[in-house]
Amino acid sequence: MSTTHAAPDRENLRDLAVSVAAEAGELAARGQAGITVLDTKSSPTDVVTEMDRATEDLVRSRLLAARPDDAILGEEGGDEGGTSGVRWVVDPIDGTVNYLYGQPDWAVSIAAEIDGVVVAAAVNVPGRGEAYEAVLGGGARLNGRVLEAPPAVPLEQALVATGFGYFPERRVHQARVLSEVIAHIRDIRRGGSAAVDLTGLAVGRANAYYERGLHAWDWSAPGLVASEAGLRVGGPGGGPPSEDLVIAARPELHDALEALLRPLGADTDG
Ligand code: LIP
Repeated sequence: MSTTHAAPDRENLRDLAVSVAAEAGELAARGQAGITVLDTKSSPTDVVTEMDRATEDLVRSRLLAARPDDAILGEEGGDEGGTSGVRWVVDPIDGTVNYLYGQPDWAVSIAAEIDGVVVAAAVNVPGRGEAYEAVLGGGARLNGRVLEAPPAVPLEQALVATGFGYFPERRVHQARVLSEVIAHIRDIRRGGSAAVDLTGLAVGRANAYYERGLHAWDWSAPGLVASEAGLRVGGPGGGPPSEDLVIAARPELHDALEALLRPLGADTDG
């Protein structure tokens, strides 16, 4: 924590994130009809729209107007340093391909870190009318209602959400891993947004989620919602979530899924 800034109140950071995510979600929702590709990033299918950039610009301007000394890491605008010890981690539109195709499952994700620990989060899913929020140690809510994830189920009964990367070579390996996983679980769902997938675990839309190739802006805010709803959100070998792999489930199912994924090389590109 900065020596010149008092430790900010986690609830105040949550409230700011909720308010900005709601405004940004309204902006993005208004701009979805007829949206087109503005540019591509890591691959020809890793698209960005003008609303990705406009939404992040709005989020940055609102956060810095309220807290000018904070740092911000955003998917589109990169890393902007600060002096307060608070860093915002922002995905302006998570599920950009869904957004581009006029589908409802995309989200605005805003997380607040203090000294590298996520302490407050907001995930706004306009297409579903869902506003998620969480405070570290303070629980998670959906539209103001306290969230508690359903109990674990055995691996063979688990509905598992997952996703695929933007590089064909990675997707081929991910499909090979999935071809093994699918024999041991109920079924899979591929929704196209890590934020919608992770928050969906907290409301029982799936029992577990795993994916390789995400970034901090994909998992930080929805990961806190999921963990505050009673789920474990981790990475390879029991470590923290990482670009190598994110796994989320109730602890006993998390362990069973991690044990299945590890020998399959789910945290590698084959
Ligand atoms: C998306 C993730 C999703 C993944 C997609 C994409 P984006 O993020 O939320 O889980 O499967 O390939 O990475 O690019 O829409 O912000």
